[in-house]
Amino acid sequence: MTVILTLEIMEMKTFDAIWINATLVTCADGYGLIKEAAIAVKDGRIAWLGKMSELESSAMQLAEKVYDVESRCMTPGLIDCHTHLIYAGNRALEFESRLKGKSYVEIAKEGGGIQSTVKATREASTEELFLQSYPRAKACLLNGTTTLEIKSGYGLNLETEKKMLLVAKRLEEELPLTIKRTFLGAHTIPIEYKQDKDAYVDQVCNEMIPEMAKINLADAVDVFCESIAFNYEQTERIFQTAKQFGLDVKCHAEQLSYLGAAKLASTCHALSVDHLEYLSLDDIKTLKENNTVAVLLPGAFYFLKETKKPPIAELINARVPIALATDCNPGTSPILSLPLIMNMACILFGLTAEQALLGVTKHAAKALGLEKTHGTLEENKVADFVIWNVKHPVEISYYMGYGSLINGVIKNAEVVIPVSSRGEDRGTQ
Ligand code: DI6
Ligand code: FE
Repeated sequence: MTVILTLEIMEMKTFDAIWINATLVTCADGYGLIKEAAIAVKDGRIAWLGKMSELESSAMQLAEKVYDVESRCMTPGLIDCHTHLIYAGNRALEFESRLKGKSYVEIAKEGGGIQSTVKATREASTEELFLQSYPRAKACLLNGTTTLEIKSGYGLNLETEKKMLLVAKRLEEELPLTIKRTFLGAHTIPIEYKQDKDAYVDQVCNEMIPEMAKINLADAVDVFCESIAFNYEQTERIFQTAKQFGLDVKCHAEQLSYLGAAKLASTCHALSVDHLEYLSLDDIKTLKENNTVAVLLPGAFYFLKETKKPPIAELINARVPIALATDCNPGTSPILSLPLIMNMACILFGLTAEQALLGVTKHAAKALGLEKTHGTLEENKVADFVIWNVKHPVEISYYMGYGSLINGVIKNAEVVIPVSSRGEDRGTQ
């Protein structure tokens, strides 16, 4: 992307900036390709887009800044709708144990797995947690993500759950990212409640959710409904409490076994149901009826060497919107790149490259309740977009390990990559 003009003329221009000679991939209806196109922004929003030939006068007359995209593809900013990006430490040694034959569930039952990340996260100060999480959030941005969801869930007590979501808030203040915060106090049972799981659910419902709602720290509540975590009844109770406090719900459902969680969550009007490897075909109807987004997480499927795939063809046939996300977490998906996840979704789950792109744009926006403002290139939407060093959008899913395919990232109408001069760089661990 080259800036070809910055005029300092006193008269008011129609647009703040315009990108010309673009191949727009609007994602509004399929790829929604518009070739030889331009896109213009005003006050942080998309003010106009269309064929260059339809511009009323020259780009230079219309906008303060003109960028020549030189036929590259421009997509909406990518949206990662399911991450556990804030945590302390890592689980590389657990990865080695798994390579030597131990299963994820065995490790969890022995008190490793999530519990070891809980211990490290409780012990970390807010500053340490921020400094460890910042490079991950920045890596998301460098991979084209402009909006992401971050869950708590490695605290499992009020103090640490709050600490995690406060770090999420600070990441949003310090990086050009929109961040949705999800309270996942029901990620697993903390060891101090092992003998009385319902007492922990009482804690989640009577203290944690009310506090999160009161201080406005969470947008939604998530539950890991699974044999190693929370059962159906506990999940239902947590969802009802979340609703009472005006919070959206979402669910880790049918990841390792079938418990009926997706149907339950969908009936509670969840924004999304996530994972779904063991989803029952009978429950797909409910997702469709309630307009629930199915979020697939091929990174966790790959990393756990899972063999049971979600019922993708059936979800597509039923026209359930499918989103994709990294599930970035230290145990089952140490992944930050949505383009890599798109490739995995194509190869492992049989999505087309077009379905994969919609999964990280239009449908991911819906999974976060942001479909009115984000996820497609349309007039009045927030001006978040990515300029790719590719001529056709299929290339975003096609290449692996070519280095970044990104030429530029625009967040709220500002060019944030390439970065001109941003002062202090906290990008190393
Ligand atoms: N499902 C997952 O894949 C992650 N959480 C969840 O509920 C794993 C979290 C971890 O192992 O740390
Ligand atoms: Fe997850």
